[in-house]
Amino acid sequence: MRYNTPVTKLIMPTDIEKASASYTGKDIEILSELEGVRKRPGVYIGSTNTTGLHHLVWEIVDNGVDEAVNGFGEKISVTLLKDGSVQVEDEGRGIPCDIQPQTGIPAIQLIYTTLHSGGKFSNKVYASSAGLHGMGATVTNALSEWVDVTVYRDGLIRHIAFENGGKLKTPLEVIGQSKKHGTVVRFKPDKTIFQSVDFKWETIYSHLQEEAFLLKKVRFFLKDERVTPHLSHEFYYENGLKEYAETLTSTKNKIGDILYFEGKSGDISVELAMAWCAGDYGENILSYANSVRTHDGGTHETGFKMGLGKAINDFAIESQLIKENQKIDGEDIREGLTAVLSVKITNEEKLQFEGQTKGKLGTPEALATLNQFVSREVLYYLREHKAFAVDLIKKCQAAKEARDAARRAKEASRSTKKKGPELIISDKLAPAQSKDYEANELFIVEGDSAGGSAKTGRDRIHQAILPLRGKPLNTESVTIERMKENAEFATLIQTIGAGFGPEFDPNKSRYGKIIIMTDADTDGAHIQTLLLTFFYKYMKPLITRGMVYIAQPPLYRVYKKSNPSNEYIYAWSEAELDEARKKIGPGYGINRYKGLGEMNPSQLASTTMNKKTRVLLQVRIEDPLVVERKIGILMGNDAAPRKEWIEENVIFNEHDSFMDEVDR
Ligand code: 28G
Repeated sequence: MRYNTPVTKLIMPTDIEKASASYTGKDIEILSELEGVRKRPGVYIGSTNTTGLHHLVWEIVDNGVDEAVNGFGEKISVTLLKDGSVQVEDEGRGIPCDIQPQTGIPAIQLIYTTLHSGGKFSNKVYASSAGLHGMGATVTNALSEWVDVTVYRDGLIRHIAFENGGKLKTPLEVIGQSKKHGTVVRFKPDKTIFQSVDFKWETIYSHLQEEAFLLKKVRFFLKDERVTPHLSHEFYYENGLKEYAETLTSTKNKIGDILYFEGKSGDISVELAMAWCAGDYGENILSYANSVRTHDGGTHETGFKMGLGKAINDFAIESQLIKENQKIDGEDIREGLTAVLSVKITNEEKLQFEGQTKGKLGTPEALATLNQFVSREVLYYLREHKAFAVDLIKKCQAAKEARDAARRAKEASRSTKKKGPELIISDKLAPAQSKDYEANELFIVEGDSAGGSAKTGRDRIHQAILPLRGKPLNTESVTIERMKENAEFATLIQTIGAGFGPEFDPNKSRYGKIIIMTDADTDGAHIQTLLLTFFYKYMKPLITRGMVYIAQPPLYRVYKKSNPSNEYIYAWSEAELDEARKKIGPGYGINRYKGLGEMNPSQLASTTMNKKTRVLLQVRIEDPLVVERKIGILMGNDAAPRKEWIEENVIFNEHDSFMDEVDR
């Protein structure tokens, strides 16, 4: 189970007593464990939204991946079926089916119904929550309508089935003979648990692609049989992280080639791929420990940064490009760097995750190991690629000069005390009255007419409106100078008041929430993406801190024909529309909103802007692969796939993988 469950939840000190309990005792215990998962799904899968739903798939896929990591099976397939179920197949040894003497229950049944059938008496559970076997399958089972498992092992085919949150439906039985080996699991998520049971091609695609990058030479298949014609995709990366870094930088202007290093020291194996891109700001480091993404870095990332700094400075000094006392800062070295770092720690006792969300590697050894490994490998690389090395060092020095110049300019402007920033803010902005920046909200609104309605309908104390005319500039493919000359973005930067690029400071933002409000059509989607591209490139912390939102205007208004202005319900989806029709009863009418402009100020305010009644999507960047693919397709020069992609994937009022989590 790779989901970082709080460690305390995994500690079950009474296990030893329970293991010797009677058979019926065991039955009761199993039921209560499955019930525990159903009662508090969030503890095990984080949430019951789309993200949580997909965790059910990851849990099962991870079990197959663990078999492949151990050297059993080179292929894992995931199929989305028409009935809403998912099938996962591996070519490993097959889940053990032997009967456990203590309980009289087959191992496979325990694996699917107990939370600790893996290393039951080992201290593994205390070490970390990652890489534990046996828990994920139970979580998926507990949260499913039904689960079917078929095992190919010992020349036999065996089958076991569960229903209604993990209750045994068909006991383990031999159903045939076969020379194959492996496991096939099919399950259907429980619609009474999840807000939506609609699996997303895009989400599973990115996850399998990420797994394939991290586990080179293992094949992953994805097939969607819900659509005609069926969709399918194979992921296979001979060179792992090297191809990961290539994919992440495919739309960018790389300086030199991808640097790729691999090695092992003691318990820790390291894989690293990186490249610098011209025109990119800041650093973009993705790190993993035992295939778990470490969002908050940790010792491996720190060691990597130290090693990289040492290698570049050592090379610059030995080549007489700089003097001993002119060392380049880490920040300047990592300007425009994209890096993917994966460490695997075989000794599970040494694998420690820290922090609130367990997104930080704590293993002390990883720091020294990475520092040594990276400084040595990168130094050798630079010596062997002198032309590249010289270009790179020039780039670092340019970054340093730009930073120094920006600092000087700032100090100068501070000393020539301005009259206050309010004066230079665009007259297009309808500002908020409050000075409580945290509570203030900036609405960026598509079109002057909707902008006008929003100005009239807003909460003047805390809500500011900035109307946008037409499509914003595509900042992905222009220089920072062009961006600054663009009136729309210049206004936006002034309005937010926290700088941009490397100088951007989210603490200075005059708004706690930045809300993009567009029509629910393809143009609106394009505007959202162009704005998000700008924020991602020049104000990334706004996005990583979850300060950027997409407003969700309703799609329908259902009203009573006999009393249309007093009896009505807004609907944001087909399902809500159905419900509203029922509630209003006979004699209903439906307004379908195509744009913000079709609502009057008070309707716009109550449906889309009012804190108590609106629906907002928080923009989150959890998956850099999705971001890169979207930006690549939306921003690329090739118009055909772009149009196709928007039509297929930009579905409004659905959580899309760029956005998540409803906040009312
Ligand atoms: C198709 C989708 C999901 C799996 C296996 C294979 C073994 C296994 C799974 O063992 C119990 C606990 C720790 C060893 C292990 C088979 C050893 C020998 C396995 C899957 C026993 C679990 N033979 N394949 N679990 N372990 N595939 N695919 O779930 O000590 S789960």
